[in-house]
Formats: sequence, structure tokens, C-alpha cells
Amino acid sequence: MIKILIIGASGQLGSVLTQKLQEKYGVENIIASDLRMNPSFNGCFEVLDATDFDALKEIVIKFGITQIYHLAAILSANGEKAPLSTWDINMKSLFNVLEVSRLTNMEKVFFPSSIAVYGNDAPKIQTPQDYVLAPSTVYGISKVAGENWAKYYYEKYGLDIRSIRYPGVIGHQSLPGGGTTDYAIDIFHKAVKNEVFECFLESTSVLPMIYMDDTIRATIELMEAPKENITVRTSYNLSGMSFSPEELTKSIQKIYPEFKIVYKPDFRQKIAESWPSSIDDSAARADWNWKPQFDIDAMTSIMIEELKLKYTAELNIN
Ligand code: AKB
Repeated sequence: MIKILIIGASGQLGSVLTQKLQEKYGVENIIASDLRMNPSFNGCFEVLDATDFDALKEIVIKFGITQIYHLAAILSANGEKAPLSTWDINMKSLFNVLEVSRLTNMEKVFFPSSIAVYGNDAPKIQTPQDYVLAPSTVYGISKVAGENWAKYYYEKYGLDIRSIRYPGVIGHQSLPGGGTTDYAIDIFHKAVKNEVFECFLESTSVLPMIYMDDTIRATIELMEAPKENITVRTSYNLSGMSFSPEELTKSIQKIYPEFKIVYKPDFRQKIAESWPSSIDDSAARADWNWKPQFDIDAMTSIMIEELKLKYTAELNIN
């Protein structure tokens, strides 16, 4: 019997993953949670601050939770505005998940890491899985620590915790908050609304990215892979595609030739420069048959189609 708790279920990835897991395992077996009530949520929703150990434990026991997806975290750009509280929130919530999972013999846990674990010294192209992790942001530092704690709990207590180093995730369903790769979502909203896009990165900054459907599929494939196949107990590199703002603009201009972008790089440029441009994900491919399906043009075409529908529906309602 599977009972899944999603922490951060109202977030960019959480909202889409929750729906997918509801479809897969039944609405009654998915408990969504976040800091604030989501009035439009369809299913079981609990208000939960994951930094509160007792509150988390109570929910896990009350619902007989067998799996946790812990998606709540302060991302890279917001993290730099408040380094100490970012460390506190990111680590405390993870420790609570690890400890509650250990105490309740949790079957499986998912914890997302990020390309932000790499720093300036790592090779930019096809960054290897096992390269030294020396991140430049507090978000990255919290993810490196989290990866090591995950491995520790696996080795010391046998907790089956699995993880992916996500690239920038791009989807039409939800907006991200406080990341360095967020521009690659905002740009589509501006294009569809026929507005000029002001980009906070330089035109040539190439970053690893992935379309939402690939991200969700990867996450579920990893969680469903046989335990003996999982050879990486820190976190798996995952690759979807890589592009710069200039290349993404060209892809959008195939559909909207008049679309315009202006560049006003800010503090996020330095963060982007410290990250890889592309990722070697051969371990994920070998261990659980990972293979992305979306390239930049396939993603652009779906993003524009879906956002056109969304904005037209909003216009009709108003
Ligand atoms: C961010 O930009 O902070 C995130 C990430 C790459 O982890 N999207």
C-alpha cells in the first residue's frame, strides 16, 4: 500500500508532480502539503512547515505515509539575499525528513539536488558526475550537504533515499520562485503576451535545462527503479538540453518573428557563470535508462501553445 506525502506541493515542480502521482496512485493515496492552504487544490491537503519536526511526524503517522517527496527549498537567487536563513530552512527541513523517515521506517524518500552543487572550478561542458563539488551559492552548499546526509542515512540506517540534480526546470503549469534559471520560463509568458522580455542573464550564458514532462518522468522513473540498480546515493546528474537566452530567443522567434529581448544582467549572472553549461548524465542513463524526450524547439512549441490557451481562457473569464 503506497501513501505519499509531498512537501512543497504548491511549488513549481510540486504542483505538477502531485497531479501526476494522484493519476498514478489514486487521489486518496497522495497527501499534498505546503506552508499555506491551497484553496483550489483537488485532493488531500495539509498545511505543513517542514522545519517543524513534530508537525511533520504527526502527519506521517496520521496518514501512514510510506514515501516522502521533499521538494521545499529556497532556491539559488533568493538564497543569496538571506544566506543564513536559507541554510537554516533548507537543512532543517531535510534533517526533519531524514529523522522522521528513519524513526517511521519510511520505504522511500525523494530529495532534489541541483546543478548548483558545482562551482567555478568544475569543467563547464559535460560536467562529470563525480567532480569535486565546490558551489558558490548557499543554495548549492545546502544541496551538497544534503546529498552527503542522504548518503549517510542510506549507509548508516538503510534509508532508501534517492535524488536527482535538477537542471533549470521549464513548464507552463506553474511559476518558479527565486531561481537563476527562472528567465527561461518568464520569457515565454512575455512572448505570448506580445511584450518585450528583459533578461537578467547575458545573451550567451548557456545553462542546462529540462522540460517539465521530462523532469516528472525522470523523478518517477528513478523512484520506481529497482533498489539494486541505484549506484549513486548522493544524487544523479540529469540532462535535458542546454541553451543560452540568445538560442532560446531564436527558437521563440520561429513562432513569433517579432519577439524582442533586451539584456540587463544582474547578480544572477555571476551565479549562472559558476554553473555547468552541460551535464554528463551517463550514470542515470546506465542505472535507470534515463533518456530525455524534449529538445529546445519541441519545448518551445508546447510552452507557447499551452500559454496561449491559458491566457485566452483568462481573457474569456474576465
Ligand atoms: C535555480 O535556478 O536556483 C534552480 C536550480 C537550477 O536548482 N532552478
